[in-house]
Amino acid sequence: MKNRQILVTRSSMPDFEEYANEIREIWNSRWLTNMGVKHQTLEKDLKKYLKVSEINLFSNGHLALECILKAMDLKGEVITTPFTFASTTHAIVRCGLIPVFCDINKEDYTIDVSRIESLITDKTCAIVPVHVYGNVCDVYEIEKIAKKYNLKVIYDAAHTFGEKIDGIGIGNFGDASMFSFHATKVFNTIEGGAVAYKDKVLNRILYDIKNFGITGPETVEYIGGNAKMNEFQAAMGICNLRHIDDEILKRKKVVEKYRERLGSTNGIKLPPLQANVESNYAYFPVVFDGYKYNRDKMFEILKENNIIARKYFYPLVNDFNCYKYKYSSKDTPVAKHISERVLTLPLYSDLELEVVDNICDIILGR
Ligand code: T4K
Repeated sequence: MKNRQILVTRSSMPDFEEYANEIREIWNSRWLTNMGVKHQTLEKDLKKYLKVSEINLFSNGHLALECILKAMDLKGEVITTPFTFASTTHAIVRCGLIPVFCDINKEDYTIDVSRIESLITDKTCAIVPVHVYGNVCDVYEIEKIAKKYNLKVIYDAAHTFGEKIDGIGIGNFGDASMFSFHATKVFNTIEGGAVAYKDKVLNRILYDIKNFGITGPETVEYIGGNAKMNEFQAAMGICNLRHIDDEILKRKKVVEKYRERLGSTNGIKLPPLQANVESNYAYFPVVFDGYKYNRDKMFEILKENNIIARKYFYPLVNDFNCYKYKYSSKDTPVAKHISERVLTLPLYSDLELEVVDNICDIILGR
């Protein structure tokens, strides 16, 4: 096993024949992109699977987030967290908005809702909370605050494909939710993403914004860009969606194994179990806090054994070179604490349980 490298994740793919069959029509029609048949089919299939009323597909999750922020015509400050992938903050800034960092809570690492109100000013226009690792935010409290101050809520739901809160599809909360369909995600379209929302007015705007703002054969209404999902991506999505429930079930087994082996070890904190949430088992972040090895040492020990875990999410966004002139991780102490101690362990549907056992043996020093 030492000879085989185990990476933090591994893309889920259909059988080659299944994909080849799916793309045959594309070969015949020569319609490769610009919202073709596969794009339309995937949109319809996803609406049903995610139990949302409206959805728009994009070339990736990052541009999906940028497009929905643009479509809402927001101006001013946006409250968000620094404990996330670079994309969340970059999307806000690239849309001309000002991120205001709120700390996370130490239970599930999502936005600390008790701190949001103190960050609201007369310039605040929206909250962009992150359902980080698939742990869901306190959507009910966020909704209350947003209503009280008339703020938009756009969830970064990149990690929460297919999850449900109290039986409701996660894409139904807030004004919009962005999903990532990157190769490393529970559900992938190679690269890809989507925005789910309720307001039908956004349908046309999002559709146009991702296609250069073109609204008709001779009219261009918005300063849009190019964020279209192509037909090969959509075909991969159609195939992967057929197997998604099975994929999630296999991930669940891997997670159960990790929990069984690492669950009762002092100094090792496992991800929370959220009782009202139907999980997709996207990531398995472990916090080493007071364990015999610190996070960095654990990372090295695993690496020596050819296990490549990842420090998602370290460094914090407010410590990035491009942001630290203006922000400081000292203002988000919980995020800083977790970010310095967390390690995301390998997790994917066909990770053998014997390998999980082996990883746990290494962590436990056996
Ligand atoms: N918001 C949040 C909270 C996000 O986490 C992300 C993306 C976004 C927004 C933006 O969504 P997208 O625009 O990406 O749709 C990876 C992913 O590229 C990124 O999508 C993801 N978050 C982030 C958490 O992880 P890296 O730089 O760590 O990827 P990389 O290339 O090191 O890959 C990690 C592992 O995945 C590899 O060791 C092996 C495996 N892998 C990778 C690729 C590229 C595969 O099995 N197949 C592959 O094709 O960012």
